Parts: sequence; structure tokens; C-alpha cells
Amino acid sequence: MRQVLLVTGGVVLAVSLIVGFSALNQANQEQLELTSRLQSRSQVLADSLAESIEPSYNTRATSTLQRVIDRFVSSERLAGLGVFDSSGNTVAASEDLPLPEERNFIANVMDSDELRGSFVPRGEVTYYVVALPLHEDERVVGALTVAQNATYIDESIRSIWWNSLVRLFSQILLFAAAIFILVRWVFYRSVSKLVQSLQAIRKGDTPADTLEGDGFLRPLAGEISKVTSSLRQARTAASEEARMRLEKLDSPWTADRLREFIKAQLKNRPIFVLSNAEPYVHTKVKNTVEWTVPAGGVVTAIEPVMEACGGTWIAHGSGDADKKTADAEGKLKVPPEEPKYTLKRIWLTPKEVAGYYNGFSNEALWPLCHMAHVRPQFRKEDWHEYKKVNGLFAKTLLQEVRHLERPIVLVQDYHLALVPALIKKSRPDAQVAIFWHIPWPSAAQFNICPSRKEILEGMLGADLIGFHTQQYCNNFIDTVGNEVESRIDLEHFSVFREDHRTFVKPFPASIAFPGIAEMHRKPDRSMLESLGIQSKHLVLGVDRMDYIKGILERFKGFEFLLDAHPEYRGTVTLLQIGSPTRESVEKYREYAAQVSAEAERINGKFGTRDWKPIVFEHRSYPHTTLRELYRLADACLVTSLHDGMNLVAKEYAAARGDEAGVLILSQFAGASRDLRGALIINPYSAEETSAALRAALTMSKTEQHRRMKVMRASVSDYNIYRWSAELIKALLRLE
Ligand code: GDG
Repeated sequence: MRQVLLVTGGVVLAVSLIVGFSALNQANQEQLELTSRLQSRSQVLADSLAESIEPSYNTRATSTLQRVIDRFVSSERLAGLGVFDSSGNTVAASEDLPLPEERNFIANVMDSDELRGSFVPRGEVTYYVVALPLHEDERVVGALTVAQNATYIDESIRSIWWNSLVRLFSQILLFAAAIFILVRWVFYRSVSKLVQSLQAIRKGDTPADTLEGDGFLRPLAGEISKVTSSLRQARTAASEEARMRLEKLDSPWTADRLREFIKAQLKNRPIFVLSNAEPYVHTKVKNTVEWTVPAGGVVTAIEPVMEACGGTWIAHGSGDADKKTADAEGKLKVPPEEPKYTLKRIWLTPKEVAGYYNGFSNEALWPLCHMAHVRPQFRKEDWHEYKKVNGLFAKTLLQEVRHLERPIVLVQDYHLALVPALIKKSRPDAQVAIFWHIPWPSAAQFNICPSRKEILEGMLGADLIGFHTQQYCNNFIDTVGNEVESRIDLEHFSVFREDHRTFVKPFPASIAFPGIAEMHRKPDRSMLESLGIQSKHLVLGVDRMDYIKGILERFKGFEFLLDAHPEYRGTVTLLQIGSPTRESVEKYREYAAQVSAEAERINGKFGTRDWKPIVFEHRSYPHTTLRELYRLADACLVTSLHDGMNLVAKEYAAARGDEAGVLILSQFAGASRDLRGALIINPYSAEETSAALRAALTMSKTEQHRRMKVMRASVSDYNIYRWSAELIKALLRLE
């Protein structure tokens, strides 16, 4: 639409310029012509008048002169007539004779002995005044002036402009309408049709040779169709190659390899993922709908897998434009720019969200599983909503798989602990895994949960339970041993209950390691410039605004550094990206306010006019911007008080294609088991954090490379494709 308006605007501008110039030209010519006609008429008139006046003037018959003048003025419809003596004094003149303002106009005419004319504006009327010398015996003895009304010249010019304007407007209207219709209904329609046809081919809905192109786009469509066919062939060849490579186990896991693995192993059995968070949230922004990827580890981990394998992802539709962008069943194809799998949204009432999500998930289970000294709140009504919503997720899945045999179901996280048992009860043939993205606490700690038994029984409905680390698996087995009547096989890490066996295994979650092109791109500093950061060193923190992430402790460590080592004042900035999260939960609102106040306090203590020690951005950024910042940061600070894995730590290492930069990582994050090259700290100790910061800022490039290499190798080797392949392999092996 914008383009249509631009084209129309351009044409309108061009037409206006053409009409404007031609009107200007016409007006100029008309003015020249009318003026010259008036001038010659005035001259002829003045000459003949002079002949009639000279005899009376020479005999000094003033009263005769006055009569002659009055007669001429009324008979020739002149605006005025005047006779002057050699000193320029009026001898006889008509009433209100207009004269030019030029001083000595009459005297100059007599001196030069030449006729002269001039336009004289008077109020709304313009006169043309001609003066010529009067002679006696060839001697100049006086002057005669003749004034004529010249207003009609202005009027004529004005009417030319007015006519041109009317013509211009009608032409603009006509052109604009014609162009709009032409572009909108001919050009735009043909291009949209071609684009739709291309999209259908890309999604595999229609074969490449069905590409449609109307009229003038037909040759283009033909060419594109050929290119598409060759791409298809190339893709098939690549896929075949990947399948063959699959046999070689030492090759790295990629999206292609995972896709081939799934094809070979699952033989077209589709994958279903269930999670609370959806990968794409649609929201209304003014009059348009926009989508965003929400901040959070589950989405980061699962999205690349779904993109590679396709399938259906069932999640809570939380955006205010989610309903509008999905079909009647709550389904839509995503990613929005290049659809590869189906997202099925579940709709929840505000009461359900308050009880199941804010209440039981985030105020009970979250603090229960994280040792961050926040007291869990167990409310009966929250538990009731939690059970209800888990039932809704299970029911939705069962509906989706009703015609499928042995569906593969991957349930995600602590929001859906009861779902595995609910699915298995109706569909014992389904192969169900649940992955717990957060830590599993000690048995004693979990013991305080009033619904512990139901939660464990719900999870044990799964064939496979995954955690990030072996430690969480151990804690889980201990908890089951304490709470549920069952037989535990420690050799295989499995739990027998009634007729069912559940395996418990560690699968350290990861990220999609970036490709070569991405790795060698130079970082763009414009983001830092826009935030006013000019310091020599940049330390970066990227987190959801969650109390488990230890942001206040991180600030304390940074303050300690600035206190103990004043040489860093003015040279280092801590940029903290804190993406808003769970803002309906009071604890989270309080935490965001505390972090903001602490940043201000430290900035007040050390800040100068040109330097702000902490730049706190309490907002969400797209992943592309975060990757840019990772590349620019001399150090990345991950100070979680307790964290299942922490993918930010892995993202930082993955983004450093230059093998520079230092990762400072909490010993209480699962990632500390995988990332051996990091500087490991206890985030509760400000002194330790400060020492690690100093070590990072003074570390030699060689040491940085050595450490970064180790971390990058580990993330690249155990990336998210391998994570899901291992999980699915383990699930299939249980058959
Ligand atoms: C849970 C567990 C476990 C951050 N800001 C923005 C944004 N992010 C992205 C990061 C990263 C992800 O969110 C955060 O991942 P984490 O792993 O650090 O944390 P949790 O959300 O707590 O995730 C965690 C994870 O699940 C996976 O199993 O590692 O332990 O708590 O990818 O880049 N993303 C966008 N905008 C932001 O502003 N789009």
C-alpha cells in the first residue's frame, strides 16, 4: 500500500510541476503581450493628444487647455491627463491624476526630450502613465501625461493562474485515480499472486512447476519456477548426503542431521511438544499486529528443534492478538516469516492464569525448586487451577493425536508436571518424555510441598524424565524413594511403579551453535552508542528479571570492584539487560524495583557527568541484538543463585567467533558443569565476583582464547540438536 501511495504521489508531483511551469510560461507571455499593447496604445494616444494640445499651450490659454483635457478624459475613457510647464508645475490636469512616485519624473522626461512610461499602483487599481515633452519651435516647453487603467492586465494573469489551478486539480484527481487503480488492481494483485504461489511452493503445499504469474510477470514466474526446481533437487541431494553422513557418528549435530535422524528413526511419526510458553506471541501495536519471541530458556531450546523437525507445539496463547492470528482451532504455521511447524494455542481464563501460572507454577514450584531463599506459597485454589489446566493441556494433546499411533510427546517443564500421567492413562501407546528445565531440589526440600505425591505420580506417568544434570536426577530419585511406593533400579536409573517403568536421565540443554557466516561478522557498535556507553571495557549481563539470576549480587560484586580498584572508575560499564518477566507476580515486581534502585544507588555513588557505571535496560531485545552485545562484551556475568542450566552462558561462548572475551559463571548454574573455560564464582561473595571481574579485565588474549576455545568446543559439540536427538533416542530405545 505504501508503494502505491508513493508512486501516486510521485506522479502527482510530476504533473504539478509540468502544469505549474506551463502556467508560469503562459502568464509571462500574456503579461508581456498585454503590456506592450498598452504601451504602444498609450504612445499613439499621447502623440495625438500632444498635437491637439500644443497650440493652446503655446498661446497660454489655460482655460482652453483645461476644457480640452476634460473632453479627452471623458471621450477617450482615460484615467487622467495633465499638462505641465517647463518647471514641472501643473498647468492643467484632470482630477486625481495618477503620477509615478519617482522624483522628477516630469523633469526627466523634459530633460531627455523622450517619451517615458511607468506603472503606478493605487489601492486595488494599477495605472499606466505615459509622459512626453511638449515643444514650441522645437524647444521643450512643458510635458503632457496620459494615464490609463491597466488593472485588466493583472486580472488577466490572475485568471490564467486560476484556470491552470483548476486544470491541475482535475488532472491530479484523474491521474491519481488511474494510477491507484492500475497499481493496486493490476500490478499489486499480480505480484501478490506470485508471492502467494511462491510461498505455497516453499511450504511444500504445491509442486514447483505450478508457479503462477499473470501477464507481464509470466516470464519472471517461468524463471523462478526453474530456480525453485533446481533448489528442490539440491535440497533432496543434500538430505540424502546428510542421511549418509548420519552413519558417521563423529560428525557434528546440525538441523539437517537431526531432521534426517528423525525421519529415519520415527518414520513419519510426528512430534508433539507441550509447554506453557509459546514461541511466538502476537500483540496489538496501534493498528497493526506484531509478533515477538518471548525471553526464556525453554523457547530458546525447543524452537530450533521444531524448526528442524516440524510437528505440533501446544502452548498457552498469551498475546492479546493471538486469537486473531490463529484459526478456529487456535492453530497457525510458524515461524511467521518461514513456516515450518504448527503452533496450537490453548486459551486460558484470567482465573486459570492466576492460579495455574502465577500461583502454583511461579509462586510455589519455582521457589521450591530453586534455592534462592524465597518462600514458596502453596495455595489450595492455585493447586486446583494447576490440576485443571494440566488436564486441559492433556485433553488438547489427546484430541490432536486421536488418529495417530504411538505418538511421540515431549512435555516441557514444571508447569505441566501432571500431564504425562494424564496422557498415558488414555493412551498407553504414546511415548512420553518430560524435561524439567529447572533444578530438582533435595528430597528434604521438596518434602515441604503439600501436593508432592501427586506431582511425582504425574511425572512418573512419563516413560522418560530428563534433567540438565546428574545431580538433579539423583535428587529426583531420592525424592521418589521418600514419597512414592515404587521400586528403584539404581543401575539403570529407573523407577518401577505398578506396571510402568520410568527412566531418569541427564540431558544438558543447549543452543543452536551459529553458522560460520555469523561467526565472522564484525560486531556493530551502534547499540552501545545509542545507550551512551563509551567506556573502554564492557561487562554484560542478560537475564529475565528473575530473583534466581542474582542480579543484585552481581551489582554488589561490581560495586566491590569499583571500591577496591578505583582505577576502573570511568573505564568499565556494566550493561544489564533485564527482560520483563512474570510481572503479575508481586515478588517479581518488587525485584525489578530493587534492581533499578540498586543501579541508581551505585550510579549515584560513582557516576560522573561522562560515565554511568551501570546501564540498566529493563526491556526485551531481539536475539540479533543480544548476539551483537555478546560479541562486544569483554566479559559476561552470569551470577545465578541457582539455575537449571543457564543458556545465556552458552550463547556468550557461541557468539565469540573471535575466541575473545571472558565468561564469569556461577557455580550454582547447571552450565558450570559444561563450560570448563569459565571463571567459576560463588555469586554470594561480592569479593569473589569482583576478583573474577578483575581477572577478566586483565586477562591476556592468549588465555582468553584458550578458555573460549574449550567452551566453544563443548557448546558446538553438545548443541541443542544433539540434546533433542539424545532425548528422542533414549525415548525410542525404551520401546
Ligand atoms: C529455564 C531455566 C534453563 C534474555 N533476554 C531476552 C531473551 N533472553 C533469552 C536469552 C536466553 C533465554 O532468554 C534465557 O535462558 P536461560 O537459560 O538463561 O533462563 P530461563 O529463562 O530461566 O530458562 C534455565 C532454561 O530453562 C533451558 O532449559 O537453562 O536454567 O531457568 O536464550 O537469550 N530473549 C529475547 N529477548 C530478550 O530480551 N527474545
